[in-house]
Amino acid sequence: MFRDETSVQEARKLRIGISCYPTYGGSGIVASELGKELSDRGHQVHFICYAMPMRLRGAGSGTFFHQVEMVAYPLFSYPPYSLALASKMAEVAKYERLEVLHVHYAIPHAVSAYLARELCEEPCPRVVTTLHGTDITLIGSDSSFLPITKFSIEKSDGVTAVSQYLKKKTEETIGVSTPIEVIYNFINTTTFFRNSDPHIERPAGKVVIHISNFRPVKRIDNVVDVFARIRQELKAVLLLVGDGPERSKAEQMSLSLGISESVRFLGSRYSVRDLLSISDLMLFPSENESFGLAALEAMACEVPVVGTNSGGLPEVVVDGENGYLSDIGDVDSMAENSIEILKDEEKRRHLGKNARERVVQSFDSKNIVPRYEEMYNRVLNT
Ligand code: GMT
Repeated sequence: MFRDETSVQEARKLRIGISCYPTYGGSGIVASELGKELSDRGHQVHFICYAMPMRLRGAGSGTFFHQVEMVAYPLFSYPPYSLALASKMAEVAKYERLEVLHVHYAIPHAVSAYLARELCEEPCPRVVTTLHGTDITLIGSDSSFLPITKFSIEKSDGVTAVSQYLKKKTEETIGVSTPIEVIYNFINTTTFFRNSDPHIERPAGKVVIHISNFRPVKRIDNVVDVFARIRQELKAVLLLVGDGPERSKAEQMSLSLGISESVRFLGSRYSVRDLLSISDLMLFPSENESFGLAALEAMACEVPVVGTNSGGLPEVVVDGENGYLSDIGDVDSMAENSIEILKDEEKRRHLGKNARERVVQSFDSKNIVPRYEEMYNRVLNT
């Protein structure tokens, strides 16, 4: 009987609003992919952001985009984005009769959603907040933001975190009383796989890849250091995908270490699947990674990951099974593990196959997206 009830609930088609940062960051990618998956499952999905999220291209007809316009006024040295977003959320919620507002990243989206819900007349949309990482570990835990982060989480009707690590961290550092459900990042493994015909010329030698927003937390200097050690042992190329504040530091390091011929800066890319499909290894030495979506994408393309045993990464990469994890900053250990993998093609393939299998088993969108649907139905029924 319980099973029947669940399937009836799952069949209910909802009108959902989603707000996220529309750039290349992991939270925006998860939000966009979730929106596409939900619309493929028959829900109506309305994105409310300051720009069209990058990964929303190619979304189906059940996906809509509402741009948050900023009012230019000389008095505003800092335009009030949070208020503009709240107003837009309330407007879209009313017109489109949204049942759920699902916000990604607590600050400011959960605060704006709280305001929007207050502005709406009954029936107001329920607010679901997904915590992604730096909203808690960097911004939320800053003493000036902590009270409003706590408030926005506690006022949400449902809260999810992308790893057990992040759930625990939120409970400990923000001290929230609201139950937090862990819903991992996901990948549609039918469309995201190692492409045997990627239409990208594979450079000579082994291909090592790193994908991120080049912020200090990613420890790009460790990426370059590890690669320099790899380069001493074998012929290889490092593909650096993404852009951000640490890029010029990485350029400087590559020049001073004399490896710039082998280090290619590719900038931000709309699609990384084909680049991953020509790669042999991903380096992911983050200081604090709540989940590590880029590592999951690599694993889906049979690329083993060499990274750190920090944050939520050990919930994704299993040391010795589909990659290797070392202590933060231990470039010797990361280099040793990388060289071992790159020198042994059979081992590399074996780790890569295991990685793909783990993604299919534990992180496939067909298993994860229903968890969000269940959460929406739960908050609507309370
Ligand atoms: O990695 C980033 O700095 C971007 C950041 C974001 O908020 O967009 O990514 C966070 O969310 C992703 C999706 O849930 C996670 O996979 C990343 O691990 C997380 N980043 C950090 O915790 C540093």
